[in-house]
Amino acid sequence: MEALKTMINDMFHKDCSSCTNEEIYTALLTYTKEALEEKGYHNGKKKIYYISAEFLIGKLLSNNLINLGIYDQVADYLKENGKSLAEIEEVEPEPSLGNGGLGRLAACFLDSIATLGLPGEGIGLNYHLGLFKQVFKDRLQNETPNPWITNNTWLTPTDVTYTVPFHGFELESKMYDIAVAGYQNKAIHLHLFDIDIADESMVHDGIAFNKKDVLHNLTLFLYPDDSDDDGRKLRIYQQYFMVSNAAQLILDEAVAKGCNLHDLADYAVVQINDTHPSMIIPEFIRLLTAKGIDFEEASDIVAKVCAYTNHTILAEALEKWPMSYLEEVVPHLVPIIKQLDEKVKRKYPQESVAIIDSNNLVHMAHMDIHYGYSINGVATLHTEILKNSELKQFYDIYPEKFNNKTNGITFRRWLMYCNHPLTELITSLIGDGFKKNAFELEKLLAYKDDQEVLNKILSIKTDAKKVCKDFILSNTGVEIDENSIFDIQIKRLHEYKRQQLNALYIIYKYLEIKGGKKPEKPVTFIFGAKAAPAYVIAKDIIHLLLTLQDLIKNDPDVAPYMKVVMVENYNVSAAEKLIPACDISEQISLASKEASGTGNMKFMLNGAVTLGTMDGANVEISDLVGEDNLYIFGQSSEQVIQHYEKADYNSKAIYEGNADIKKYVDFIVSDQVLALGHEENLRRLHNELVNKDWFMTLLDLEDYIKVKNQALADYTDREKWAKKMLVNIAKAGFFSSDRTIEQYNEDIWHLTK
Ligand code: 26Y
Repeated sequence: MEALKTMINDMFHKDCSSCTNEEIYTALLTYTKEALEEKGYHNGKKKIYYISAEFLIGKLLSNNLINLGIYDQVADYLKENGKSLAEIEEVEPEPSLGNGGLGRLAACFLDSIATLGLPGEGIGLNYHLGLFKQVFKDRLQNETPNPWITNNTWLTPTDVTYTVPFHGFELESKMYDIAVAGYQNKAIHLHLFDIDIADESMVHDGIAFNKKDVLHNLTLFLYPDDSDDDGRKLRIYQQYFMVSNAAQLILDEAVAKGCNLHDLADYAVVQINDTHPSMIIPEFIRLLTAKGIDFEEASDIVAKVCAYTNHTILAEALEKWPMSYLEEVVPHLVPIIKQLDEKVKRKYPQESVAIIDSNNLVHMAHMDIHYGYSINGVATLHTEILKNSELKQFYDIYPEKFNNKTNGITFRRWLMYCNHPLTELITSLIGDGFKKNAFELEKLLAYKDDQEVLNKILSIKTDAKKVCKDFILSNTGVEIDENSIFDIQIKRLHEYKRQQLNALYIIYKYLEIKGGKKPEKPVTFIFGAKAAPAYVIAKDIIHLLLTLQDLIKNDPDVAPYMKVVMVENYNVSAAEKLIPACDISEQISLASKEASGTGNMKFMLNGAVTLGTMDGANVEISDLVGEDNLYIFGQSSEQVIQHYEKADYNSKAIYEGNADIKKYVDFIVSDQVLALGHEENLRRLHNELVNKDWFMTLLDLEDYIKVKNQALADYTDREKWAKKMLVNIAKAGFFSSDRTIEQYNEDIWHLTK
């Protein structure tokens, strides 16, 4: 640590022990950045370019220290000087470059690409104010800007700049880099494109701004409000800016390595994440044809370079842009898209696979499938649903393009960093081979009946709950009981994820306790979720949860037995505190709707037991741990798909036909709840559940209550529960993103290490 000591001295002319946390953070940032540069970057003839609108990377300091192999040394050195690395971490702002699963997956993938030694880069945008910051006011979600770029930043400006043409004007870009360290390996780059003239001062009243002023607003926000035409066009401006920069960079890098453009596929593979980067296909063709390659060949070249990942089957996420928008924003792509569409129509005249449909909507996913060479889903069930229903018409044409890549998570952040005590216990039992080969976690099964090990697992959980309790107190002001059962649902707020189903269980439980039935063990129901600013019902669900939180807290009959707490501004840093502390992991989406989920994997790795539907990667978790080690409820994906096909789901009939269900749903608009909450929000939500319930909450409610009660009852047999925890940890190895990335490379990318 001599070098760090010298650096601190040179920068601040004093000892570590007399520096502020801010000063030490600044020194550590510089120190770590230099260490990363010294290690160098993976390179090779062919590279993977992982293009994504989101990279939810989380704070970087500790993760970098772990991957550089100096975390313990630095932590010890600071401790010797009376400082705490955990407190210094608090100085670092969390980059606000993502929203949910897709963005966090991209971050885990960069970690694994670097760790496995694959030449690769992430490409995205440098949103100054990121996704909004969530603030609760009057039990409602408010949105404010989330500025995260300070003077001390991991972003390194580069000299790379491109000209990006739009209708009537051009924008000069500037590329910023963030180094992503591999675990005990070299680093790779995350390239974030920006404009110099972005103007944060135009934002007012929360997150409102002039959407027409693209010259100055382009890189302010991730997912700016798209509830009007200007908002939707701004999304196209952003997407095109991202992919035009990406395409120019990729071609430049390839040419510098000797590519003659005809052989681009020997130099580059582009992974398109959902449809946000899909315009890279026509953009590549535009650039290649400008360099003299004819259109036919250009489209063949691109089809050997681009691969598409589908992360969701919700209709609203499969982007379809009106041709008129593209004409207005990127007219130079329009003739290319039309030609691509004509080529398709000559061979496959059916409307269902057209790029441009009869309403003049451009189906971005369709373009990816026709002009990419690989289409993958993100969990076995999800890929099967793509092949057999959502994208069946494409699977019939191109069966060889479809493949599955079940998602994964990086164990560096989601075990080694966020749960030191558990990492140490595992290492003491099975050595540290699991850090490089996660499948070795299975060796833990040998300790399934070892009382001492089981007790240690339980006590690590209790300690994590104490840490989490402090976090929740500082985040929400609510004091929770570390001896209660922690039941946690943290994810974006969406009706398909069914936070409202959890809320109805809470109402059931509240009424039961009011009726005199006290639970054996108190329960704390913890939520964290942001709702899209224009998603009215999602915000109503947040309102219900916050209202229930206060109703229960203020009711002395009930408060000793249950608590509800909703964490404000849920983000990666909050997840790192919550996940190690979780007993019951809520993964309760309507079967067929959650493509994979990745929180479910993080929870099991940290010894939580899943309560979930047979959806997404839950199905694979269930196969791995066996039915004794998780709790499954609800209708199957086949049953749900049938209901949609027959359009026979009728929530009103369930509501009217089941007095208990009616009682729980009506409680939302009871006098007690209305006394605290807002009538408009609560009535709208009540009406939605009774008359629409598009995601079939009421259909699964009875089974959910039954199975959740079973889980809570089983929890009291501590030894049995500890065994379930151990099996979950031991079987989590499959969900390492190292495994996922190996599979991407084997089947899609074909890179040499
Ligand atoms: C543009 C807009 C409509 C849009 C914005 C964000 C569309 C999609 C998204 C994000 C999607 C997303 O995060 N999907 C999640 O991807 C994870 C990683 O594959 C999955 O685990 C998770 O199930 C899926 O919801």
